Amino acid sequence: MRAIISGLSARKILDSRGNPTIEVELIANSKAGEIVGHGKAAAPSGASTGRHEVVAFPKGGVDEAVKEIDEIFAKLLGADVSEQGRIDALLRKIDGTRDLHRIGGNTTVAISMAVAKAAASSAKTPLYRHLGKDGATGLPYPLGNILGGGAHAGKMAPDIQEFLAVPVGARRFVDAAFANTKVHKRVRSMIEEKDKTFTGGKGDEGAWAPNLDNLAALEIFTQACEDVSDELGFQIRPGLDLASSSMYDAKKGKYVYKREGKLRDTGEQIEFVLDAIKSHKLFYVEDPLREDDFRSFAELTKKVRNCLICGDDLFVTNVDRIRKGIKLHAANSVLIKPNQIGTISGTIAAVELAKQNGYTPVMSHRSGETTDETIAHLAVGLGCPIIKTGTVGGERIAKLNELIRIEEELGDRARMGNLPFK
Ligand code: 2PG
Ligand code: MG
Repeated sequence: MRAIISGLSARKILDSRGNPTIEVELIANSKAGEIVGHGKAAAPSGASTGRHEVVAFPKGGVDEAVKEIDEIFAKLLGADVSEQGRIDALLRKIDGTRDLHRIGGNTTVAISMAVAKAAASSAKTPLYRHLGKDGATGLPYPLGNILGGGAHAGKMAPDIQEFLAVPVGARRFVDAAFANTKVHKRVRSMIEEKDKTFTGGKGDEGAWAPNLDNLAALEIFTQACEDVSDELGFQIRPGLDLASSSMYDAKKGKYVYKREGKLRDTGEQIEFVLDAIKSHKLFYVEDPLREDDFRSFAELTKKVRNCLICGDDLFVTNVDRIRKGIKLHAANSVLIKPNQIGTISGTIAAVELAKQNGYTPVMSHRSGETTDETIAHLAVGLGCPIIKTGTVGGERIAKLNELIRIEEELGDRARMGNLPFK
């Protein structure tokens, strides 16, 4: 049955930081004029954005994006929502720029996600199944942000942006999600033991933001992962997102660890990360180096075994950059953020390219989020074995709880995603 775009509207809504973002609603009609599909989607936004991401909003911000929706609608009117690729190409054409700065990558990604949701609803199937068909049965391991600092918290918090727990031993998604919340609680009490003045402060993603340096935070965090692993009887491994581009000072040619009062050149940065991987058996390290340093990424990746080296700002969900990384052996994992590239088709292409080359795709939220749950479906539908979407907080649990529902709906067919190692 055909489902034709017959309505598109946009509004300004709040994100989790209280900043404005865009939400769109799309309606699809049958040929006879009956409503057969509906999709609503909102775009997130980053604080530690990569330099090579698409531009989120046009010059006038969200208000301008909302104003432009009628012009966009006029050009999409009559398109069939099942033709995701064609509609995404049309969105790019309407914008007309490479980095989508005219109408904004957040505008295009919200529309693109709403199109996918309307297509799923018109086919009377959940989005994950619409995308991945009957093969979409793998639940992602949740990468839970437990403790952090950097661009997501105040200045006395650690320089490292995210300390991330990965419950690799969990048999079910629901157990994995609750394991992360246990680590989160445990870390709070460990911080309180160490710092009697801790007020319970959190960063943008609900991770604790204590007055601790990197190594003290790493000690507490990895100990908490071990304690909760013992308690639950399955393994929870530690990971980090260094978000190194936020730390890099191009003039000095060094990584600036403000909280620690240390500067590290590239060689020292690689040593620092290698040491952390070895001494704490890290399972996952994201953006250990700045966003354009493919070669140093490769140097680090060559030296590690059984640790995912994931590129976020390095790849920005962009197939050209991922291809370059693959050629140079820069990493072994790709962070996937739909709004870095602006469309569902661009997101699918990035996941496929990663998978074809043995790079583990990690679906991801942004630090500024809404309660939109689309990425939960994308993770299952596109077969990403890991999702980074926080641990607590309404905008984070929106995705986690959706995955719990998906796991329940899949019943006997549900399984955990395929990790390259554990
Ligand atoms: C990251 C993200 C999400 P931001 O660096 O991976 O955790 O942060 O959305 O601020 O880029
Ligand atoms: Mg990151």
